[in-house]
Amino acid sequence: MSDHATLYGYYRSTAAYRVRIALGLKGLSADNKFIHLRKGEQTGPEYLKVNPAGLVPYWIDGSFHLAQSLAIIEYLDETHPEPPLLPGNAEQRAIAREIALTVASDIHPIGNLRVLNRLNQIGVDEPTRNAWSQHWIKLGFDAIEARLRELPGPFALGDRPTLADICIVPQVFNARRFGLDLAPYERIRGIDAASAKLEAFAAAEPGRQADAE
Ligand SMILES: N[C@@H](CCC(=O)N[C@@H](CS)C(=O)NCC(=O)O)C(=O)O
Repeated sequence: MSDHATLYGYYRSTAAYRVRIALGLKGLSADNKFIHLRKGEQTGPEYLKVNPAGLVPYWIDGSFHLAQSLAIIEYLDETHPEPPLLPGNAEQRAIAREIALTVASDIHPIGNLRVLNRLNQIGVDEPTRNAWSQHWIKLGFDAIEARLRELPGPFALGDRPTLADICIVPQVFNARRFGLDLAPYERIRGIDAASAKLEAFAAAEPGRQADAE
């Protein structure tokens, strides 16, 4: 990674939030470029030249360019191994990925802005859209909470944050935005509280980004 890597993001994008946390844990920084998702800049011709998928985050480092937050995070982890974002043994690494993918593949895509915009276009009102988001987050959180209760805290897999926590914390932010009751999720709330004490997580919070509104 050069000194001039660029991260395209948006303060409230939970996928970009994951990458910001990973950069912070690694002690790395990148130039931030902000794509205003609410204004639709992600589908404007200028940004589509950068990322034809019209989504953030996007990573550019010289001629190397990469979409998908988990791919970016694993790339950062491989190129900057300390501190590792995946835990010590194969079983633990697989569980960390299981949790990360439950967030990134099962929860997040169904509540993405373009999905909510599409629901709006076909006449679904805001309370129903919020209930939709809550429903899918709840299903994913139920599964994650059950898994976490088998594992030592305070983080997902013990005493240091991993890829699992990097995915859980932004999803908690999103769950709160959509008014999901987090009372049943003691382990998830514990991870959120433990993470908030770490500067890498605190500095990545949406409210602390330069494009926050
Ligand atoms: N699987 C992708 C998801 C990227 C994604 O959907 N990002 C959202 C923000 S969290 C986005 O750009 N949404 C724009 C839209 O839905 O129009 C990743 O993990 O990077």
